[in-house]
Amino acid sequence: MRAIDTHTEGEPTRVIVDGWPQPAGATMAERRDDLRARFDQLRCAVVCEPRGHDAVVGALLTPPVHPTSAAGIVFFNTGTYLGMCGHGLIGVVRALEYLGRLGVGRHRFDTPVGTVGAELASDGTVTIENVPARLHLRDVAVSVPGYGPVVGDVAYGGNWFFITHAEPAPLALAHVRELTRFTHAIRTALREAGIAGSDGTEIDHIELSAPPTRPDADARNYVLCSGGDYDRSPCGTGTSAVMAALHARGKLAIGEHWRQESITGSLFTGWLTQGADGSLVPHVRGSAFVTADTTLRFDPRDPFRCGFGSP
Ligand code: PYC
Repeated sequence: MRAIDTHTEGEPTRVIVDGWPQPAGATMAERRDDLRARFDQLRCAVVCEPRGHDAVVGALLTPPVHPTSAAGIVFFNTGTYLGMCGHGLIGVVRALEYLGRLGVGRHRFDTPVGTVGAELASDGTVTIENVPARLHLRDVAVSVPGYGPVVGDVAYGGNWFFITHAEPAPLALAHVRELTRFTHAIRTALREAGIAGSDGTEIDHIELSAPPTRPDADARNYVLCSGGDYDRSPCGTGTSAVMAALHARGKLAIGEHWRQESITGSLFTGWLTQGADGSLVPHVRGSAFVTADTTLRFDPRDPFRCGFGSP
């Protein structure tokens, strides 16, 4: 398989551009389901150890569903498939630019949760236009064994998030193990309490929010992703969910900039616009860089060719 590796504000994306059998389906959701049913071993082979690790997000490119889109994308990680991925989309745009398949300007991409936009600027930054975001539940309390009650919002930004200001340790890389333990415990507690997204979907991303350390940021975050590791970037879908929650609380106006710092110190700048139907459309800007143009090789004699924990 040919893979273009990128990182977006520190978070890796592995874009598969050739060699993966195309999934069947008329919609991207059907294609994702077909990947899950028939090619899940390939997901694990591409992003699980020993080729990948829990922070890697894979992106399989497909032909577009809509004639005006540049491509379809299914994002996945070591645990599952993602509805959307903000840092991943920025990485895909830069990978396609590197391949000479798109240039500066606006482009559309089909994902399992809807068609999204991405604008590549001449300075290499990419601004994504995400699917609509919304606050679903406000100030939900969940009892987390070992930590006590934790209060937060449930919001959607292309994936489902629980967003809390609880901070068992400072949001710093030095405390990442403890933050990871805490957020895993919150995720389990939410599942056991039956607290889910509006469609009953599991809340698989947990976002801790704290004051920023950068003078040019509004907040700093730690985000536990569905792959089980934390986002090195400020998380595009997480930033979208946070902006929707802030807007619902009257703390972020339409068009106002929200500068989201990550636990690694990188930054996304986001803002909301209003769709014709009143929906909140998040825009998130960041930078990505190509780190490798590589061939993934699968030796039939390699017992780990499909990764650890492969189905
Ligand atoms: O940027 O949306 C994002 C994201 C989701 C999981 C990892 N990154």
